Amino acid sequence: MEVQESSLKPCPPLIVVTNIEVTDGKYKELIDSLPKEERFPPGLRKYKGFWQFQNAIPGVLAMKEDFKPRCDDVIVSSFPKSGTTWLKALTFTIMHRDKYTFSSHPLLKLNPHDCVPFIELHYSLKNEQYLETLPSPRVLGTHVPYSLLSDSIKTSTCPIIHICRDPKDVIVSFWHMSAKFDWLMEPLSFKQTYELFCEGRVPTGPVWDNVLEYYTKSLSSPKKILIIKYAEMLKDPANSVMRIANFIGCPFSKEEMKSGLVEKIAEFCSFNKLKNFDTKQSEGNLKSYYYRKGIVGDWQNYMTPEMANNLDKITKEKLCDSSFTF
Ligand code: PAP
Repeated sequence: MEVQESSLKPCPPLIVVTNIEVTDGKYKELIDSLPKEERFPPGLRKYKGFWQFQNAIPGVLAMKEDFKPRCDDVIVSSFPKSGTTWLKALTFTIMHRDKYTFSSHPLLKLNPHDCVPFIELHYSLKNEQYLETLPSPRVLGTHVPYSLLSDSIKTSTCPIIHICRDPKDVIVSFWHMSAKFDWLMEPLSFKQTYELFCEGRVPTGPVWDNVLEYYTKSLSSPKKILIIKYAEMLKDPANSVMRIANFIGCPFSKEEMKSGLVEKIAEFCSFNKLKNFDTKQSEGNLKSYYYRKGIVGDWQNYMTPEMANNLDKITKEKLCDSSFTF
């Protein structure tokens, strides 16, 4: 059957996977056998070293077994709350700069998660065919750790950009978002979230293992994986725009640079611009999930110095065998 090309459309937020009942016997049996964390409702399970919402595991496994990228795909990966939305917007805008003008750009109406859909979300929804209907070149997203990606992604030439962020700011952002899951669970206190985070017991955690897998691979395959740091991107967005463009194989021409296009893209995807675009049409229009403060160091408003030192110590210990720093 020939697949008809379709255009981008609103996607539900990734968190909807927690509402999907796991009925498939194959997955149910496996999930029931995995270590469980009940302090994080509606329940996490540890699969191959990483905690996941248990209802998300079938989508992750189906993606691993089945997903085959196209050679011109670009994949954006991240630990949640590390700057995914921003990186998706930038990569999509850079990649499609000849196709869309700023005045009629999809990001004016759709949020970056609609323009760059999460692969595992569509597998969870059993709607993976949607990904096949998107025109090339696609930009696709994932929170799945490197070791759980499909072999087809790993062996393909399609580049992966991984964004990471100081775990102290990730926790704060994560806690604010999880407080909005009140339809899903009793909001956890900041202290509870902090404790679970330090134990690595959060979705797709531990954060250190998640980033280290991508970082280690980027050292041996620098053309395959680019690591971008949220703080560096915030300090010099235009430089990040150029790094992304060079990495995905569509560098800016001299004329484009002269016309200020690099700075225009950085500005178009800035926090205040993205937050204020009219994305009412989007089903995933949960702006407060994706845009809050957009700064570095907000952890100082939530953590005692002891909590911060303790987490820094854990981070240092976890990263001690590598040259990586957040
Ligand atoms: P997700 O995992 O739900 O997709 P993600 O986009 O990775 O979230 O992270 C959200 C964080 O990025 C928020 O941080 P905060 O809670 O500390 O404020 C959000 O504000 C920030 N963010 C989103 N867009 C931008 C942007 N254009 N520039 C800077 N920060 C941004």
